[in-house]
Amino acid sequence: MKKSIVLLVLFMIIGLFAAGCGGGQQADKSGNDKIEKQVWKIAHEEIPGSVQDAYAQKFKQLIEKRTNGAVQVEVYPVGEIGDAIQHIEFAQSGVLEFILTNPGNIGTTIPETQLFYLHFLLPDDEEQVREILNTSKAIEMLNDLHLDHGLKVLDWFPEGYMMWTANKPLRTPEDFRGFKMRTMQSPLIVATYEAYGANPTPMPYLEVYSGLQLGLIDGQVNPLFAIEEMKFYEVQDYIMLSKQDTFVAYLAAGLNFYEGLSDELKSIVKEVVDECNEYVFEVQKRLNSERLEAMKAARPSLNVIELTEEEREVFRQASMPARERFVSIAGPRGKEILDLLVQEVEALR
Ligand code: 6CS
Repeated sequence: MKKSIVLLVLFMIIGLFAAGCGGGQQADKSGNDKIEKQVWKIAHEEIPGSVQDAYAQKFKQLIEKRTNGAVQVEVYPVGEIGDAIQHIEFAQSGVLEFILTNPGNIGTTIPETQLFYLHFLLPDDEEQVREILNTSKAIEMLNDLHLDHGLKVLDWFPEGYMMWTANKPLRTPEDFRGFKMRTMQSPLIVATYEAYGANPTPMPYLEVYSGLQLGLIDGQVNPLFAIEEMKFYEVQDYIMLSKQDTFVAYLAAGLNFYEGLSDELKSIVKEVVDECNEYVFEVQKRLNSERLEAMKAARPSLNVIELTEEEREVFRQASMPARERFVSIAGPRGKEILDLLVQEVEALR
């Protein structure tokens, strides 16, 4: 039996046992509500020390503190309980209570979520990106769609601008002709790079380093903190500060688990999530800036190219066919969500 299936069965048994123990409260001798002892598992799709790991560790620390240790939180980085696609299934089935994931992972189930991968859609200013993620009605529509798939979305946050790496400068769409660009597994991300004439190559995150080393792919795209911690800069000569999109992630709970929580636990989760949202915004800002400097220091021959506004404008125009592709993938409801998000972004400018 595959290791992931054994793990799934094991965690389902633990999950059922935990569900049987209840997610709520009982009264103590003085009649006050007492939170029952329980364990919550949160998995994320990055490695220890990453932005998602910082979120998960903060979540653990605050939940354990606010519940006086009644709730213990276990954090599982990518690979420890399956991969990011399996995390979604595990949250839906109650094996995991919480997941930190990105919209691409659910893109084939809820195609509308892929709109975050459209280039030049979210604002260039990261404070404005954060404001949109925290207030958007379009995003509330996405959250509602998740309910139909057994997930309660609790928080959205940015992890930094997506930057290209390559062994040559990428300054114009022509530079992408035939370029084997590693992407995450989302049909829309593929379409965004096809719009530049690239040859997008979906590949799991943990295989990107060796893919670059072996020449299976020519380049990849990720925030600076990830380019540093995954060591992509060791096997790429150029980093383009291109900022065509932002890596957006979200926290979701399994819907059945979440609905079974007492009101008190739900409100503790809400308070903790609000704190994590503020915390992680600062963490990603710091990590992205510190780690760019760390990469330059570790590899002085690394070329860092900041695209000019004129160069970005050429990419912006070349990226527009991907919006039509989004509408064909996500249908009329996707179009409605996209139009609303565009209006919300415009209103901030
Ligand atoms: O490129 C990826 O696949 C991944 N990038 C980040 C920054 N987080 C997780 C994701 O799987």
